[in-house]
Amino acid sequence: MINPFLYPRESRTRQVKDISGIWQFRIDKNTEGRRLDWKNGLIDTVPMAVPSSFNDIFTEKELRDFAGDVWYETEFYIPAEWEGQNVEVRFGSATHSAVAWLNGTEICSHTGGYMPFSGRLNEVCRFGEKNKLVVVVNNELSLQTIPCGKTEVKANGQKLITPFFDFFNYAGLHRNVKLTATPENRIHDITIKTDIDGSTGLVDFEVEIIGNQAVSIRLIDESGSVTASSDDKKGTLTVENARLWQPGNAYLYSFEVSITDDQKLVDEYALSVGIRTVEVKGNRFLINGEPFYFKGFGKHEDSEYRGRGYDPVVNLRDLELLKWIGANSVRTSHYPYSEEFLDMADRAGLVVIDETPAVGLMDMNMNFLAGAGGGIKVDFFDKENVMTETLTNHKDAIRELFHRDKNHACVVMWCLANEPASQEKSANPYFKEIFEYSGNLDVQKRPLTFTNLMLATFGKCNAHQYADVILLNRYYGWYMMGGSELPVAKEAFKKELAGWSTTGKPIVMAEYGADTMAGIHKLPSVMWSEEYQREYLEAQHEVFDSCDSLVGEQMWNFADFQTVEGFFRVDGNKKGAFTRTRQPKAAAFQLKERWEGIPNFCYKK
Ligand code: BDP
Repeated sequence: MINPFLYPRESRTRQVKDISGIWQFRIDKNTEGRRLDWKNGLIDTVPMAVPSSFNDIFTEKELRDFAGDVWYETEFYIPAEWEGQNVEVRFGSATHSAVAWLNGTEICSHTGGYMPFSGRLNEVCRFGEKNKLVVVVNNELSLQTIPCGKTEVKANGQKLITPFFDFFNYAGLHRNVKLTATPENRIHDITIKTDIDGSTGLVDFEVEIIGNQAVSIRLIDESGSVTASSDDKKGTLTVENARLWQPGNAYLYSFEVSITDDQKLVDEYALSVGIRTVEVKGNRFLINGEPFYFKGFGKHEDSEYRGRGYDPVVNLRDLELLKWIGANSVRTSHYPYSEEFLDMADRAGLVVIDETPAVGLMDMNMNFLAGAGGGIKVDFFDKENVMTETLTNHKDAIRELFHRDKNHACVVMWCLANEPASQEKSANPYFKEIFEYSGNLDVQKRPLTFTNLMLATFGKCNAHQYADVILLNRYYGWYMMGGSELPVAKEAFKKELAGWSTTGKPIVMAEYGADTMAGIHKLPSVMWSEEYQREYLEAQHEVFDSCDSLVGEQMWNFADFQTVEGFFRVDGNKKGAFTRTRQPKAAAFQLKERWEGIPNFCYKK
């Protein structure tokens, strides 16, 4: 029994060896690798960085845009001392599906590009010797994959992927790959739920163990003192005068579990725990009982050369910029981010709306950009296999995300999909099932939501009734009524918001933005200039401030990011407050001024 979701951490009983670095790589142009048993070893390879997206490493266009199987290989030693323990290889993610073999034998496979998975090696590995790991990763999209898109072979034989979403379909081994050695009898999983009673913090816990050992749990505060303890696998720890996990002011306890046999330590694991509550009450979003106001961005895991590959340098720089600009929150648009990012957010007190990779749930006959120009043909939710296969894959993605991220204090809400075609009638039964399913998965019962798209304006949406919070993606003044029509856009936006307010639910502006080429200045402004981005934002903010039910604003996007090429985009989406290399546009200073003036709590009484 293996659990890829308990993050690999070292302890006195656990070892972790990172095998990321330069691996061997081969594109499977003729789709022959699986048939010709490349699993046993690759020839004619080129070097490839792990983690990274393979796409932006090459200089050839057909390699950047390659659709199909790509193969990775690496070799490593497994320490002889690891014999007798449970040895696994763990991939942080492989986008979008993968199969792995060790010394020619399959050890694991996974579908879904943003979740960890692992395989047990004991039965196939050579201890104290060299071992060969081969992985095939496939990047193809269809109406049934999460995210959605399509893969087509053109008349000239070229296979091409059309994502139904506005970000580059980066692929490969995007996160670290680790070897782990854990005891055969071990801590298998931990589930935490916290509550507050006056000045007392309550930590409900459940620990799953493989074996029959005695359990001991200690909750350690930041000064190293034991604040509570238990000898049960399940129960509640009481923390007097608890220090709360607060937005912008995080406090983390260490939840330390050890299991013993006759007083002999068998396994130990430490998990960071923040004591906080989250709740929706009327049209307010409460954190620790107080009305919270989201200030921040929808982001992307995206940077030069790395594509979507994990990079701690980029993550830290982003965190610094978020602090600088006065943001308190982000949405992990449009897929789950790395676990390391969430650890960082826990530590920094950065509030996270955690999103599944369910994006592109709308039918298009061309790519996202062309689709946005009117390419929508057939109701998505009425298409063959959407109510069956897509729904099942969507549920799998939700279940895995909830499992992986359940214990993160920073995660305050789950976003189950981005911009599904909720104007369609059949979105109703689809989302009824999605929300019912999700509601039973999280012991913390965090609010559930999805982002509503412009085609499903107030009165036209068939899924918002299931959401606890209304998340709106709106581009009044950009995709519609842009430029000189901005004053008209403002009025139309106000009117729509007034409609949503009648639902009595809190509203978060999950996307609003205007493409802006850094360095273009115009007086008077025109669309795409830095001046227009500022005017656009000012107009949006004025509308936000007039709506009592609005409990947050997350501007689209934190930084410029790569998309498919097309006549809508100039080397990517340029709605960033920062450029792709993380330098501020004029709007960043405007956002800083605004957000530094809005407290985290009680903005609107
Ligand atoms: C929304 C999408 C987002 C896009 C954005 C845009 O949710 O992924 O990047 O619009 O057009 O439709 O900039």
